[in-house]
Amino acid sequence: MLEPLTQIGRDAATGGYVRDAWSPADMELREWFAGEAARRGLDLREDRNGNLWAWWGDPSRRPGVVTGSHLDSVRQGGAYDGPLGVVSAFAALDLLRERAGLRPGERGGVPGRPLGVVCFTDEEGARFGVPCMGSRLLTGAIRPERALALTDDDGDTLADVLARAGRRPESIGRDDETLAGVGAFVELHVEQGRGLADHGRPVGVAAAIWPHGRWRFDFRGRADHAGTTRLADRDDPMLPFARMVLAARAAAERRGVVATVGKVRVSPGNANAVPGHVAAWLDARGAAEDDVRALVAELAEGHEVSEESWTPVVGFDPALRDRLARVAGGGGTPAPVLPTGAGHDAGILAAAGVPAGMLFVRNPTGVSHSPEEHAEQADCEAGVVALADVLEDLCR
Ligand code: HGY
Ligand code: MN
Ligand code: MN
Repeated sequence: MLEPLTQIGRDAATGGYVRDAWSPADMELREWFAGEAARRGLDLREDRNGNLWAWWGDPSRRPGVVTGSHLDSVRQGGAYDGPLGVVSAFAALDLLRERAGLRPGERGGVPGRPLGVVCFTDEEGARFGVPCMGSRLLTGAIRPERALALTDDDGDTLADVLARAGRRPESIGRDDETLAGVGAFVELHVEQGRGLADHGRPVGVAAAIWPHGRWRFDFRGRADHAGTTRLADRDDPMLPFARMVLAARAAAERRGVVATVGKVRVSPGNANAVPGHVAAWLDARGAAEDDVRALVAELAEGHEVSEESWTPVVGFDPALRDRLARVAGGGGTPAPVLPTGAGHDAGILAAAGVPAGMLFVRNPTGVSHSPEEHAEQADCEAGVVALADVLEDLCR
């Protein structure tokens, strides 16, 4: 089932995926989702924030149990981060229907509670800078006016982009009606670390998501000629930028957190000119919020800094987490419970009070947000079985 997706948004030169929200690749992925829903006779709807929902079962028995993930990608990302959760959601639904004795595509045999497959919009924030935009808007974790004013690298606002995609920018924002339909949410995801590989287990359960955020630094100087300007006369913003990158690494080591500068924009960008402006983005995360905050405060000292997003620590509901671990363990030893430094829509829903949890599928190398991200077919299949078991349990 992942196969038809492998050519969408793929950069042939690198093998990486570029699937920005609302880009042609994203629109194609959304079409694929609609096709999978239609093939199964599911009731498809797009909410006011662009999230896609495909429902099976009797809507009068709301709230339902929902599973799914996202289809957008970081730039030059892998094939599994997001799509594995969506594909596994459809596959788990197929398995549940098979267990109920239904032929593929056949209706009926509805579960005790409606079962939904969701595709959240713009989970990575690759285009507008704020991750989990679809679930943040849904739950009211971001103000619509702030979201609409965010710009992409071309200077287009989210409002422009939504309008061009035929959506209604004025209607985005907290959606209690949609949220009320979600009694529980389980997101399956490729693991973005080596926890399961170390445990020798194919499937695990999320314990908590580290607090994390993104900050924009603006270093301003004066553009000038690279050959004729004496060193003493320069106001070169590249120097404080470089110092910040090195300081971030040192402070992260000292404080036991992680800090990354993965995006930088140098203007005007001439090899033969001192730059006039450097914009750089810091991503910082750690087990303890105070340590992350202290790192950012230390680096921000004396600089122009704005916080683009902040996600507080998420501890998944312990009762649901233990239930998932027991069921995903398939009657044997419960599945391992692991913390993660990666953000997810399940975390945003959990923070909004929705009972939410996550299943992780083993990643042999732990590499993610890279074309090298991988999961073995057998482990993906074990993930689908665990997800189906968990959904069956929650739908009772
Ligand atoms: O950046 C993250 O942790 C996530 O994958 N959006
Ligand atoms: Mn990701
Ligand atoms: Mn993801």
